[in-house]
Amino acid sequence: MAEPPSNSPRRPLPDGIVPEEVVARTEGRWVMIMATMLVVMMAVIVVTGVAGALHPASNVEVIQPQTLHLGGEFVESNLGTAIEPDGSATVRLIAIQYDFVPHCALVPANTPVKFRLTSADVVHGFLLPDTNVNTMVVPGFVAEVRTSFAEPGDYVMPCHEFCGDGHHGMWARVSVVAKDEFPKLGTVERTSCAKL
Ligand SMILES: [Cu+2]
Repeated sequence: MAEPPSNSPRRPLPDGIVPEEVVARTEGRWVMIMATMLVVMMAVIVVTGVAGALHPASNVEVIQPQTLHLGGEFVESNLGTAIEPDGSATVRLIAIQYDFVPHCALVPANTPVKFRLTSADVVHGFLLPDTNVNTMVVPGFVAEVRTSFAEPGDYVMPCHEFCGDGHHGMWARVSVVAKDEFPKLGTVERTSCAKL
């Protein structure tokens, strides 16, 4: 019996070679799987963005990280919690390898609280669990997050942006005290939680 010519499309494939139609079918399935994954991920982004009312930052404030200690809003004497004329609280913190300054901030409960943070060196993160406070702290920019705390309590958080060898030891504490107790506390207690 004569052998088929060597250029015949029906010639038997050598061992280990997958037929073209099987390759095409498999690739088609993988394209569908990838397309489905992309659609699902885009849907997750849109749904969580809309349902959680997530917005990009609405303002950009720049600052010189090299001169924070020389003057301006983030000079050392201005750090910690300040009560504004309207009764709200503003907490100013500097993130620096590997700590937050001040390390602990006291804030009153049931009061609008505005956190303002900046970094003196590299990118850090600031997050208070179970609240809406979650921001990156980027050198050269001021990060601002507004929240309020219904109950007194302690919030401990590690820096959540990897910032170097000592990142794992970098954390801050925010201590929420009853609204009527806060005015009784002195400046040192407010900025260090020293007597709690
Ligand atoms: Cu860090």
